[in-house]
Amino acid sequence: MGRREEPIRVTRSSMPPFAEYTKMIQELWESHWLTNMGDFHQMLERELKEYLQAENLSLFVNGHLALEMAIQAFGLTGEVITTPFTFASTTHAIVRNGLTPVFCDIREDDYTLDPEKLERLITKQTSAIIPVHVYGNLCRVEQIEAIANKHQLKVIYDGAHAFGECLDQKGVASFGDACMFSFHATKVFNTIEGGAVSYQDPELASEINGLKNFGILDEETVALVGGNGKMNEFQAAMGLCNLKYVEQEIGKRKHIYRQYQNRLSGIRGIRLCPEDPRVKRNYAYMPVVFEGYKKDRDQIFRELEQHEIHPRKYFYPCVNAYQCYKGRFLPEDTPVARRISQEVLTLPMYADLPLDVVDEICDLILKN
Ligand code: T4K
Repeated sequence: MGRREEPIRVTRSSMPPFAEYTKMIQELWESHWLTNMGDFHQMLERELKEYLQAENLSLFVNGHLALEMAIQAFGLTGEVITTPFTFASTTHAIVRNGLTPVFCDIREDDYTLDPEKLERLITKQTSAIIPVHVYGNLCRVEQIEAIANKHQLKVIYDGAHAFGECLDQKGVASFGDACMFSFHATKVFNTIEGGAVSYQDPELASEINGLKNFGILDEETVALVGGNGKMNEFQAAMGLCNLKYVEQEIGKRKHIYRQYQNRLSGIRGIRLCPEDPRVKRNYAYMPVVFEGYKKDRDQIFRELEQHEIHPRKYFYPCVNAYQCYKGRFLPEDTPVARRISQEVLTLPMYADLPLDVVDEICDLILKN
């Protein structure tokens, strides 16, 4: 096989038409207003609040700081129950707030936090649950929230992968006390780097908006020990441009997902995520689990790499096996998460991924 011009990576940022972005940048040149909640920031906040069906929404410079500052705004204490099957950010945001993460195992089918295993982890110290809509698979929100209400715990979703998704036509922002979104370059919707937190209680607005701007309330009042989490105008402009095309992009992703599904579903040892008819999906990732397949995950990973195709082992290792948490947690305590992390591969997925490349990837996976 001849060498391809560009390697195929796990994803590729969606770009708006160049002229549409530069037109907005021209305005920034003329206004000299580059950051600190400028016009584009305000416009994007309004548009996203509507698109995500959020009661309240605050933009951030990235998803991680949105989560870290949302946790701070809720004034959580003690222990927070979360999933080890996620990106580093989720747990780090808990630990960097001086809280103790307690890991709950995940469900076998969609890899989200398993509500059946949740209640036994609740102690007097527990103040919140931070589940993750991993790969855009929505958590069992009803079950999680029933348990949270019973024990008076806050629920903050890590919705980094769940942009634009709905359950029974209700936007993901409607669930729990708050939800974080990531608008990183690798996401379905990007603002280059960026993120947001949506939240139900309007009283939290001054806390959340204050924390992202050093706790400054007005020119003479600094009311909180905040940090700097502000999204700048170049990011907001990118978001305004990309938002116009996001439905189109999701439509293209769906097409690619279907092609993978046609080729890989029903094959012994290959498992795709189940589809929930109640969910409007965004097709953010293409996770495939190889369990008892004729080739193991790492062999498939190597074979694809030899053809300059670069899937990723999202999310291996599990967070409770990270070097930085050595000695603090036991990965054996979450056996499903540990096993899935060893068997999963996220295949390339982005709107402009050619269908013949999808076929090539599937051919390589299926060949002996
Ligand atoms: N919670 C969860 C569950 C998350 O998954 C994430 C982020 C967060 C919280 C935190 O949100 P942010 O603070 O990031 O907003 C990537 C992303 O950097 C990260 O946002 C994402 N999750 C994570 C799952 O993936 P890496 O280290 O794997 O990215 P990298 O640089 O290897 O890029 C992956 C591929 O994406 C590249 O091979 C090509 C493509 N790419 C990458 C960049 C940077 C582009 O096409 N354009 C680009 O600009 O973490």
